[in-house]
Amino acid sequence: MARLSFDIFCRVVDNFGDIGVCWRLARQLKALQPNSAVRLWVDDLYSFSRIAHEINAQAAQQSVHGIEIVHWTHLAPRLQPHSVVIEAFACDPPAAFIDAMVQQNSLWINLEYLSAENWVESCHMLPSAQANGLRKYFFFPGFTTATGGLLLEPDLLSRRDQWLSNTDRHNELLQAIGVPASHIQRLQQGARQVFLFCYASAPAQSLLDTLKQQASPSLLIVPSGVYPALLNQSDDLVYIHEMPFVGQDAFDHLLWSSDLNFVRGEDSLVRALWAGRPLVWQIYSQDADAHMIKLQAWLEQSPYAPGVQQLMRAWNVGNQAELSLHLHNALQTENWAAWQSDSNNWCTKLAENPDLAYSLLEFCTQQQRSG
Ligand code: TRH
Repeated sequence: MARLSFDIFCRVVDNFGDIGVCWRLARQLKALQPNSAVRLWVDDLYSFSRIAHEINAQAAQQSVHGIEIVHWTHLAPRLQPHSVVIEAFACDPPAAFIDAMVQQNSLWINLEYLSAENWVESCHMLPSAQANGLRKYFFFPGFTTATGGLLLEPDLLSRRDQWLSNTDRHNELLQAIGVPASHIQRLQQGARQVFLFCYASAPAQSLLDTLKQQASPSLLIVPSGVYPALLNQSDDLVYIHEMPFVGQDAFDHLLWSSDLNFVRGEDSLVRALWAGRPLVWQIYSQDADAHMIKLQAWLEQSPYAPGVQQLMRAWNVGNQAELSLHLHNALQTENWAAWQSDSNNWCTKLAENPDLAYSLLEFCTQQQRSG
């Protein structure tokens, strides 16, 4: 493929998903073309630094892993656009930058949010006519080959399996996030590791109560600030551990090594899918419950048993009783084994699709060739 250079614009609307996706995309584009420039413009370096500890939250410009990072403020320097400009989630690059893109004849990509809805396939790669003559296209991530796919490093699943084959690494990770040795030992004796990354509206109390009804004990790991109301409720059956935010790589390791992952938004969903283990997804809430349509579309593409699908709906609508019922059922031996194998199979199947960074690079290369 011809070498392309990239600008990625990221506005942190809320939480960590916007920068989480953009940072992974920047790193993957750089890995695909190590000798090409990748520049990431981001308006909130503090949020960025919480999920990538190597980021200096005070620096107007910095280079990390070979990627140039620019703090996107009104004081940002005027720089020449690269051959491809990706605006993440319709975040609107500055007008002066767009004028410079016209001079450079840059290709303009609007990278959209992830959705499993059918209409995505027909909108993926559609042009968006621009009065200034720039070539602009919509690019949709997705779960089928008719979309741009999901972000996946080519060697991720083999790195995952290698990491998991060494139990010392798992123990070191738990130590690093402050899990007491006695609880690490309980995991070695068969306790279940559950990771909880959710929004405040989730029926997490019901999750905890249900875990406490199970025969085997659990270690429930909750990132700092995510669900403070649970933290003082540890007992012999469930030990609740509040962990500090870790970098994205360690975040992946936590997902790989947990028996059950509760994830939210966009990026942690995709990363939990690559763990190939049971997950419960809380979708980012939208007006007029539009998110429930998206959740349903995703469930319909999934291989999950009806009980697991009911569990996910209950988690998303905040129904404590239904959540408890379906989670309890899903944790029983046969259902649990089916959920584990469905998760692993779906991971393998999704990994066969072209990944998002590669698809994007291929699409941009074709567009550049055709002028
Ligand atoms: O933080 P989120 O809720 O982000 C959301 C969603 O992306 C949503 O779709 C979007 O519309 C909204 O933002 C504006 O969830 P998400 O997408 O899972 O992003 C979390 C990121 O934080 C992900 O990249 C993983 C990372 N992370 C770490 O790297 N370390 C950590 O310790 C934690 C807790 C998260």
